[in-house]
Amino acid sequence: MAMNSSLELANILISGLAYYGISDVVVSPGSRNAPLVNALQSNPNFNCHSVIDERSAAFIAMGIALATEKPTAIICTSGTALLNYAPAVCEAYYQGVPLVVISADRPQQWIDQGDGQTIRQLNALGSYVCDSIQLNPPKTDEDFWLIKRKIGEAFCLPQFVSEKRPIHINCSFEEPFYDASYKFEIENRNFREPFPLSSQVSINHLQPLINKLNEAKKVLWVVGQLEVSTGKAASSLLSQIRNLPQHAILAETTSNLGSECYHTACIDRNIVSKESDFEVFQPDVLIHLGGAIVSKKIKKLLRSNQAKYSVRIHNTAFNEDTFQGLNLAIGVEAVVFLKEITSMLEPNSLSNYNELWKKHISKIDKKHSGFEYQCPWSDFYIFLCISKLLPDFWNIYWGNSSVIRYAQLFNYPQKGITHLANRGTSGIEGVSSSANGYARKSSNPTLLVTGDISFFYDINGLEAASNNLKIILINNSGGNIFRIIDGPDKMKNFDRFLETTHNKNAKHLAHHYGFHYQTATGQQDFQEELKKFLTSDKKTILEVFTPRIESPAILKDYFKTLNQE
Ligand SMILES: Cc1ncc(C[n+]2csc(CCOP(=O)(O)OP(=O)(O)O)c2C)c(N)n1
Repeated sequence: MAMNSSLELANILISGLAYYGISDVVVSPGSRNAPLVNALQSNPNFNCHSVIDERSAAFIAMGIALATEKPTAIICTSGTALLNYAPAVCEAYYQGVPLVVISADRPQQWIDQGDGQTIRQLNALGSYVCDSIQLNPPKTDEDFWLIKRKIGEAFCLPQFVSEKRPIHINCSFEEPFYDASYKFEIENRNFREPFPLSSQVSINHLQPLINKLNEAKKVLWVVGQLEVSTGKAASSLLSQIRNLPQHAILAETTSNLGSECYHTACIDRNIVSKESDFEVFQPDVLIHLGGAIVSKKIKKLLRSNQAKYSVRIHNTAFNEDTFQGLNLAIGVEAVVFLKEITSMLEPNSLSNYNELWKKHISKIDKKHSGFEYQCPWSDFYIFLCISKLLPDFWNIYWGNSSVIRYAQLFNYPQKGITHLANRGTSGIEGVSSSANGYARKSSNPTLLVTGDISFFYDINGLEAASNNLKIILINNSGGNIFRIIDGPDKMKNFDRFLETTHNKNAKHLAHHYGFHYQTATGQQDFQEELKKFLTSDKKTILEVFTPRIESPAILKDYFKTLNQE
């Protein structure tokens, strides 16, 4: 029988996935991708997840990749299916999560000829993938070499290996796809080995920076989003730096650093409201370590009160100038950088910068505790209880909008808490799906804390969730962020077009997706329901109804309290 070259192509590509260590693959249904799905199933080492909605599938894959810290593949059929991957691919691009996007396609000669599910797929994800490669069914030995070579080139791209950006592989398949006599053999075909570009940084190049850090009186570290394992590994190194008199370390909640290694992980509550008061804190050297910064306050303050020398350390060749004044960008893993410099840093005994921050933070901590004590029923109260009652070793997937901002106002002193959030692009459309993916691969419970608009946007993300996914849905009847930030409430019909108020609840959806459902409408029942929720072994949604007008006012009061002398 003649060789079926489409099945051969599927066989080589799936062999490539196995070779490059991909074990989780999220598959969405279709016919054109059947050769790939058949090839996958011939090897029991793959964990295949079946998810209908491609937008959700890609976010689930992102959650899986974050939990496993390994590349995760997504496979879809031809046509618009691929375009539905775009939001998650974009988030993964900016957050640095290695998704391997595989789209099945029609033979190239049929593109733009009016056939169904036939669109221009190559490069369809634009600049949000580090490369988009085309594979065609092999007819000759050279075609086999080309396919293997292209797969190798894609998986060895430094942007994929070191920066962890998504790649796209578009595979054209010709019919027939279903040939029971074809035997897939997923085998090692000697693909080329990846080599991370930025695994080393030369101490000679770092020496001038080290000298600056040793001479400076005020070195401020701002640590952004980090992968969980990176955050853990960076902690012990930063804890040594934290004791040096000229250094102060402010960490984002999403940095995943351990609590002994920073001055505060509640940046927003420690930013002084009067800019003139910041003068004493204005750094000589600013080091931005890691990824995205949530705190708008620190960004605003450091942009208008720039450090004399500003450095960014991140595992990417393209380092953003977050604080507008970047002098030096070092494209290297945070931990590699810290390992190189920590032992070379010396105390500057002329500096009291470290002490200055400590005193300021301890003053704010007291005011914060005072407010906690008398906090009424509100969104703030929900976060307060979560921060106090969360058990050790839970994962928290924070929603965007006001959720992540409230989250940043609290400490999580429990052991082994991991913090996740879609802060690559801060979209609200895939947070439930991402948490669903994360929960699938974690042996610990994963708590999703989400606003109602984000929740109702991504209901397909509730599909086939595992029992360790717990959701606290803060239903404040709309996008409450638009009542918190300055400006929107001055707009005509802002409740209709921005806040998008509603009277929905999640009761029926919860049952539809097999979740246990609880509600709370006040302090006492929330405390009781939360305790049950945290000890339940079922996947559960706890929907809390909070006041949409009072909550923002209470948050305003909180900041007023912090700023009172
Ligand atoms: C895909 C996408 N569309 C729109 C937005 C703009 N946006 C930011 S926050 C928000 C409202 C979110 O409301 P909700 O999830 O209820 O959270 P809350 O504001 O109450 O904290 C919207 C629409 C976005 N971030 N992402």
